[in-house]
Amino acid sequence: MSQTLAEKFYYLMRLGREFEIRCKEEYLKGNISGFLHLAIGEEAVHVGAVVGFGKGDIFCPYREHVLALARGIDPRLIMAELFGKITGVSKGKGGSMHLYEPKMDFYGGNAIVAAHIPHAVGAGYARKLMGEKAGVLCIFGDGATNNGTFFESINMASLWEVPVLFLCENNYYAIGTHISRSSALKEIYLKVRDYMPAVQVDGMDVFEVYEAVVEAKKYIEEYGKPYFIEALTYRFEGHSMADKGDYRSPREIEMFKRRDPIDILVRKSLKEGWLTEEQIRIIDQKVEAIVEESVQFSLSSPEPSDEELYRDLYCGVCSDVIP
Ligand SMILES: Cc1ncc(C[n+]2csc(CCOP(=O)(O)OP(=O)(O)O)c2C)c(N)n1
Ligand SMILES: [Mg+2]
Repeated sequence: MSQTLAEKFYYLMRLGREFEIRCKEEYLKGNISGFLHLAIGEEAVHVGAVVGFGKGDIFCPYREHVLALARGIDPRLIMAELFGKITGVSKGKGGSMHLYEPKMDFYGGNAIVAAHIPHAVGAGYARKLMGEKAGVLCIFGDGATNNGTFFESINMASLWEVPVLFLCENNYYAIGTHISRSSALKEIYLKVRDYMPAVQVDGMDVFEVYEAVVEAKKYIEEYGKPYFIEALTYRFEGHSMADKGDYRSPREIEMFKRRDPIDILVRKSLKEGWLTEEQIRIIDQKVEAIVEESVQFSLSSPEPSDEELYRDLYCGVCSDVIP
């Protein structure tokens, strides 16, 4: 079991890392435009959460490439979306912050901080009314937990017993603002402890995130009620490509880089015999080829036509009245 999991985690985390390193390069070449938020350093949270949660809806913020990859969305369609091409998962009209694939229950990124949290509660309530057990995984940052909609959603999910796993990825910053300057409570899970079970985990250890999420999912399915996890993590890059992140000291960044989630996974897996150097080499090669293919696919894909730009802007009824 641990061997299979370690292999899966390594593949997805390495894929996420290489995919985003390439995104950065393509952005600098001008092939990707608009906002680009990288999750380099946070892969253990994204992969552990999606794999651990399994079946169910996913709602997330704008830093969602690795979440989409972990859900199993084709890397070519994600890269093409970032390139603004019609073959992209949102037909090239959403870009990095709006990956959306309802066929895979991936309700995607949202550019507005905390706006997707009430959406997740609505989806969870709908699942409950339909008698489904799977529930909803809702991911958001530490900064989002200072937003009014967060508190309203927590209250309603608890009161109406909505099956949502609220997962806060606490990377200690909301753009350039450190958590100590924005949040009265530094331990975010304490904000909701009186409403639902709430725990804090090491978000740099994919096994720890995974186990906590599996536990949470069991609770959600058994009781049909919400659960909260705070995962402590760190982004190694700036908030977005527009941010150098120089409000953080090199010493602080170095300290967290020494706990790189991929290194932690590799060290543990080699020690326990869950992975071999040879397996790692093969996965690295495979990942490189997948990422390269996703870029070539995106480069050779067409842009959306002028006509296409006016589709999907409003719901069906409204589009009928738009010329
Ligand atoms: C409602 C709203 N307010 C402000 C912004 C600008 N903004 C974009 S990201 C961000 C920080 C969010 O921090 P956090 O929730 O910790 O997420 P992280 O980027 O660290 O993952 C802010 C303030 C926004 N997009 N939406
Ligand atoms: Mg943050």
